[in-house]
Order: sequence, then structure tokens, then C-alpha cells
Amino acid sequence: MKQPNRFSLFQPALRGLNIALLAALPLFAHSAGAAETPVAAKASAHAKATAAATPLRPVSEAEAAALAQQVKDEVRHAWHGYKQYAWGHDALSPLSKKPRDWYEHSLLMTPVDALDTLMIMGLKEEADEARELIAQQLNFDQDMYVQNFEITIRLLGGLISAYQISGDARLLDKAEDLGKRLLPVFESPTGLPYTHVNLRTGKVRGKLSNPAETGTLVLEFGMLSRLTGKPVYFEKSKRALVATYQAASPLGLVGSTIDVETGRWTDTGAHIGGGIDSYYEYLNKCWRLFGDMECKAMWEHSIEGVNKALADQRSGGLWYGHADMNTGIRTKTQYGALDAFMPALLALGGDMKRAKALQESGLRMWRLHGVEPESLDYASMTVQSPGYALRPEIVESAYYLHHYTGNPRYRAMGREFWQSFVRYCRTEAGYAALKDVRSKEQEDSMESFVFAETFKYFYLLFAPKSALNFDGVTFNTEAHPLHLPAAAH
Ligand code: DMJ
Repeated sequence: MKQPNRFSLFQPALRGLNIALLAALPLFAHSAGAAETPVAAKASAHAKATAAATPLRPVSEAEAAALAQQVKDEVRHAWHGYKQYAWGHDALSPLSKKPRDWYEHSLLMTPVDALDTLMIMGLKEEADEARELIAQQLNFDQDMYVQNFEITIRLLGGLISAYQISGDARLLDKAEDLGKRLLPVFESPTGLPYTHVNLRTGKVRGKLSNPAETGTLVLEFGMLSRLTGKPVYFEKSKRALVATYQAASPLGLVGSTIDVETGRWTDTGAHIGGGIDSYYEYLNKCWRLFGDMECKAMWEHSIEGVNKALADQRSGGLWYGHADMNTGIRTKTQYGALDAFMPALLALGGDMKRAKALQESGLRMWRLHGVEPESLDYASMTVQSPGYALRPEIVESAYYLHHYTGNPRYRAMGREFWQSFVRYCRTEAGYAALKDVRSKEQEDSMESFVFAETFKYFYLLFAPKSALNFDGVTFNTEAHPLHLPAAAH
């Protein structure tokens, strides 16, 4: 897909507005997790049915601007919590107010994931301090095994995106150092990557992987090739994506677990949720970002199979469930917070009809308990996995749909998501995941993707389009916007 010649990536579009709407806006009353009496259960079922049908009040431009400002204020709040209690560490535990590191040494997950968001929002002071911390302290020369997928989407993607926005060459140097250290993962007999690599020794481990981990690397590694002039990164990551596709069934469906040494599936369960999701996303986006026609062909074949075997018209709406990758036979009627990226991907692929229908199902899922659960049985409309990890996907989809349709309905959805996000997840030091969306009990976790994705998509949904040139960028799966350098046009 062609990129524009003149690229205006972002403008700190909203300054000076500070309207506190949170307390004033109405929210639904939600049932708690405790056992209900039959009368209460009936009343609660009625309340849920009413809530599900409640119309969305339009968001005016002035209200959208105020909401965008609120998002910025809340980013500042969470960033300051990280700064006060977890500075230099991977993440803040928002209830205990303690730092948390993924491995023996911090890799600055939160600052790297947050940096482009801070810049896009025009939070200059915070962005500058994050950038200096990264430049001074981020050191990949560590004798420890890391998970290639997470490190690629969060750190490699975050560093490259922040480099493209700031022009700070130190960030590109870090990205290249990291890219080199990750490369050994691709040295399997099939070209499918091992899951873990030791950053210092280059030793690898983890031969049982999944399509998300084997097929969600080409945007980040490919951009590294474009920026450094070294093709090896693109070649290896593209080969891994193609090898994943070649292992798919004739329907174009992939399973849940694959052995990277043999290329054989050890679990043939197909779906669009966690462990598979971003493989389909990168088939499309590899075409969008690099204009790669092989990726286009793989995407078109795969999405056809996904729509044929996984899409499920049930419970009065469109859902995407689970099926066996070879037979296409339905195995589960399960949809959840991670699957909710699919309306965005469908919209990107031009299928607005399914995108809109699926986002309506996402809204129903959210309204069941006022915050979406990790997973839901959409046949019985009951919660299967009750947590909420502060995930961004449903907001991402609202943003894409608003971009493509201009329909204020999607901002109104976003306002509803935002209000409950703040109401239930805000803490003194930041934002906390929920253990159970029915009781709203909080959990001591604030993943770095809250800064990279959740806040960013909320902001972009409410901010004017000029805040970021949607058509000039491709978001990696962690919401880091990437674009081809001008010389590549
Ligand atoms: C993020 O790390 C990425 O979006 C990934 O593709 C899926 N999970 C989280 C957010 O929920």
C-alpha cells in the first residue's frame, strides 16, 4: 500500500482543555459477583437486558475534546505513579505500589512502550524523561532468556516508532542492538522462531510455539531492515510468517500450538484469540506497510477461511468462535477481550459489514457486567474467564471504525468504555487490572500495554484526526505506529 510523500505524523492537538466530566456522567449499575436471590437475579437480568439495549448518546466535538484531555490527564497520573514507585523497572504494581521486573534485569518495558504515546499526546516533559532514561539505562547485554514475541512487539516496535517520531538516533541504535540479539531465534530447521533467546549468549529454547509468536515479527524486523539497510531482519521474519502460513490447513486456518523444529501442529484448535490473533493481523499489515503482494495473497486466502469457519451468527449477533483447523467443525462458542481486535482488522481489510456487526457484539460483551471479561461463552452469554487485564482491543476497534465511518456512535461506545475503565480500574498510583468483572475486585497489575495501546487508542478515538495521520502509518500489534521512510517511496 502506498505511503504519502509528505508525512505529518502527529500534532499535540489538544492543549488547555481540562473539563472534569468523569463524576458527572451516568453509568449503569452493575451486578456484583456475590450470589443473588431469584428475585435479585431476575432484576439483574432485566437490568442487563435494559443496559444492552440502552442507546448511545452522541458525543459532541466539544465533549470529544474534553475526553481526549481527560485521557492525557490520566496518562500523566499513571506515568507519575510509575515514576514515583517503579522508576527504572519494567512495570508498576499499582496496588502494592511496588516495582515489578519480568526478568533478572529490567528492560524498561513501561518507558519504552509508553514513549510514542507520550510524544503523540504532546506530554513533552514526560516524553523527554522517558527518552533520557532509555538512552542512559537500557542495556540489552544481559545473560538472561527473554520471550522473543513480547520483546519484539513491545521493545523493538516501541524503539523504532519512538525513533521515527523523535529522530533520536540513540533509539535506533538500541533497536538494532536488540534486533541482532534476537536473530538467533530463527535458526530452527523450519525457520519458525524458538520462543526464547538468551540476549547475551544467543542460545535459544522453546520449541513449542504458536502462530502469534511465529508470525508477529515482520513489521518490527522489516522496519529495522528498512532503517538500517540490512535485509536479514526482514528476510528471516518474513520466512517465519510464510512458514506459519504454509503450515495452515487448506482452509487457511492455523492451530494453537506448533513445533518449530518439525512444523507440525500439536494442537489444531483454531480461533482468532490470544496465541493466534496477531498472525492474521500481520498478514494484512505486512501488505499494508511494505506493499508485499505475497502477504496480500496469504491474507486474502486466510481471511476467507476465518470468515467461513470461525464466524458465527448466534445469540442475535455476529461472533467469531473456535473450530478445528482441518475440519472447520465448531469446538467452542468462545469470544473475549483479545478477540475484540477483529473489528479493526476486518475494517482494515475493507469488510465494514462484518466489522460493524462484530463491534456491536463487543459492546454487548462489555455491557454484560459493565467491563468486558477475558472470555465469554456467547451461546449462553455467560462469563468463562472473568478477569479484565486493562486490554485495548475493543477500543482499538472503536477507533478504526470511527476513522473509517465517521459515525459518532463509535466515540459514544468509547466514552462508555472509558468511563467504566476509569471508574473501576483507577487507583491512587495508576490503573489496576480487574480480577473479576462481576465484582470489580482489582488486581495488582498494570501491563505496559496500557500506555502503549489502551490510553493511546482512547486518545486517538477522541482527538481530532490531525493528532495522527492514520493512513500514513501502520500500527504494530502493540499500537506502535510505523511508516516507511520517505526514501523508500
Ligand atoms: C498486547 O501485548 C498486544 O496487543 C498483543 O497482540 C495481544 N495482547 C496485548 C494486549 O491485550
